[in-house]
Amino acid sequence: MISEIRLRRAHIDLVSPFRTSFGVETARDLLYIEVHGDGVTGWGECTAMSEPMYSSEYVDGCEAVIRRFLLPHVVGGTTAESFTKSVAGIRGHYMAKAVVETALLDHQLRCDGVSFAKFLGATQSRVRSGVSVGIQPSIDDLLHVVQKYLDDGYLRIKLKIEPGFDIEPVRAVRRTFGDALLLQVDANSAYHVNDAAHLAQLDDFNLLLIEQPLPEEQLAAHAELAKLVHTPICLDESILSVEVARDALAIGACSIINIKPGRVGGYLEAKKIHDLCFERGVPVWCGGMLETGIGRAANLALAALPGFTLPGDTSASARYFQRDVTSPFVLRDGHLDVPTGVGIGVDPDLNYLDSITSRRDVLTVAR
Ligand code: SMG
Ligand code: MG
Repeated sequence: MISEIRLRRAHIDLVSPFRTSFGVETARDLLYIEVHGDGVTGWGECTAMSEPMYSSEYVDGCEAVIRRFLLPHVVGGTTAESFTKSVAGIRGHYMAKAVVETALLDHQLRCDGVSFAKFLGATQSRVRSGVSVGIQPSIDDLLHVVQKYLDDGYLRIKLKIEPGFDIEPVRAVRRTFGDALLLQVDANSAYHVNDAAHLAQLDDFNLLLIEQPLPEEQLAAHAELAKLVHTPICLDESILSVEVARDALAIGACSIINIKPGRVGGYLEAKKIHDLCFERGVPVWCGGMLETGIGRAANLALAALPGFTLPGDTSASARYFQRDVTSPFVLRDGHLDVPTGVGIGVDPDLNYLDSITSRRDVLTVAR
């Protein structure tokens, strides 16, 4: 039984600034939910950034929604499944729902002695690791950063692009590191469908995919773009549910999907999207939101499902943080191990976590 929910806010610096087409992240403004009961703690990490630039959600907004609208749905006997059904009438707020659902799921799986990997249906014990490379001040800087990640052993490189930093950086990376490099790009909605001819220049570089070239709402424009560009279109921000995934595939808006549990309301919905895509032979891969070890552990379990045929943005702890809040995830042979312990399979270092915590509130749960 659940007896208490705790909400924790914390701050952790990134090892280097991460620049995308919408802004620069230098730290993670963190929100964790802890579900306590029967001597067991379940953990969830919110994937929202501090500002609503990646999507409409942001971490203070998530906290407000969780407090006012989501936690009233949690009582002693609530499960992840019953919570998700119970909050279905609340529109949007996927990242807010996801962190609560994940903490509930972690709590119940720990109580039942089951790992996330087993619960979700993972078929691999380790997953191939890619890395997302931010926009750099110059192409030279970019080549150095990519070289360093390749030296670390990353098996796939994703370059963040934006108008003015796209064709030439990609050309330089392809020329420098060769045709065998698994390479893809992510625009975070920075283009317009009228840029189709410009984006089609990327077809020369044998990319795995172009991720989210156009704004989130523009499924039909993505379908149009997909006819004008040969490189596969992958959607990230647009895919908010299994229904949107089905529609996007039906109209040809994408042929690959980036699955992020936070973006779709949690792991239960993420699994549904995986299952839909697996059934249809549509490749999926696991995205990232600069998670600490708590969020990363659960993502690795998801990334171990059979439909995750492309390397994800699930990188090692050292790519993000000087010190992670759990024991670090370490790259071995370009892979990360899928946790096998109960629940998410990792525990935060509470002394360290407390040292980066700015606020912790106990929220009551109705009986
Ligand atoms: O976790 O390694 C990571 C970040 C991967 O590029 C990444 N995420 O659009 O896919 C994406 C971005 C969203 C977060 S940018 C702050
Ligand atoms: Mg993306």
